Amino acid sequence: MIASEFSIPWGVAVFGEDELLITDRLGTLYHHKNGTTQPLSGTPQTYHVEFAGLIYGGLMDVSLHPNFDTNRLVYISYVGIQGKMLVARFKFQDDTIDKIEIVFRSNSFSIGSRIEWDDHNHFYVSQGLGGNPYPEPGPQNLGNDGGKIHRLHDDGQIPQDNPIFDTITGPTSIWTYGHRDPQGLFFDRDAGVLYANEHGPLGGDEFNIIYQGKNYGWPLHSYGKNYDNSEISTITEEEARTTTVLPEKHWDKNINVAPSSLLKLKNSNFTLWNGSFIMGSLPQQRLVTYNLQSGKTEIVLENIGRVRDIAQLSNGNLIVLVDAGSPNSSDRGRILEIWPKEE
Ligand SMILES: [Ca+2]
Repeated sequence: MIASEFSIPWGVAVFGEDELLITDRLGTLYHHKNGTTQPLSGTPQTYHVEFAGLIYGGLMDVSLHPNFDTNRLVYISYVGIQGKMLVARFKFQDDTIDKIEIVFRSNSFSIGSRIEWDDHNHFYVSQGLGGNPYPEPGPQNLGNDGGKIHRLHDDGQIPQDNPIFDTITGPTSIWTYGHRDPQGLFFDRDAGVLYANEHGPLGGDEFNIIYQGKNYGWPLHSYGKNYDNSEISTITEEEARTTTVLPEKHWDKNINVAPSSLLKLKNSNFTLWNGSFIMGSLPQQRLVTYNLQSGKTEIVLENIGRVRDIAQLSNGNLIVLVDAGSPNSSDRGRILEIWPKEE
């Protein structure tokens, strides 16, 4: 264990030898360096709601600009005091936050979010809208920023080559729509492909390849069911195949992943996992790998806790963020470093 002063650690960014920036959903950004963890002051105020003992909204992801080493720019996604999701960036130097700018203003709340970068200094940000107890149509509504993956220039401008949808006159921030709650985004620089996973309701967790401008189906079609066991889909799989993008892989109730975070391992110390995607699983408290070539899903570590985010350190070990479930829990959220067993 590296640190345990958290409630719901949500996102982690790694830089240098072993420095970390860690978000806690309740609104604090931490800097971990040389074995100590300090809260940073000057971050924007956040807003969260509590429902059935769990927290939604608040401070979510943290991500470094691809040129962070020279420009020191850090990006965070969060729900602001107006109750809507924002992405802010700031300069981070000598434990000080400076020049905060809002680079994305969404028009709705978010229950989960990740930030990821392509190789042209665009960032993607996902915004989850969920749907409980019944699907809500927001993800299909291009006027609602929730249930979408957005794509923006690093300064927040909308790229001119973003999709232009029928109902909208010019390019918007929306890259793809029809998502439920995408909490893992990974851009594979070798392949130039963006991947995302998302939470289904009861079953129906998905792994998707993200294609510009496409509809990912929620809540028109899902392999999962509503929490009261009623059907979600109003269309058949064959109909969904012609009008939406079906997931590359979906998991049913037998291996409910409830995925948070997504990372494709390369040159990690876990040689058997390299080339596979690794994900955390929330209620099942596992680490799960998925190999796109073989199609195989494997539970590689059990009983680790409610995994929120995973990152790779420069030494090849992995960092795993584990949350305490509820802020009222006597447990603490923790950061773990894991490495392979000696053979
Ligand atoms: Ca889908």
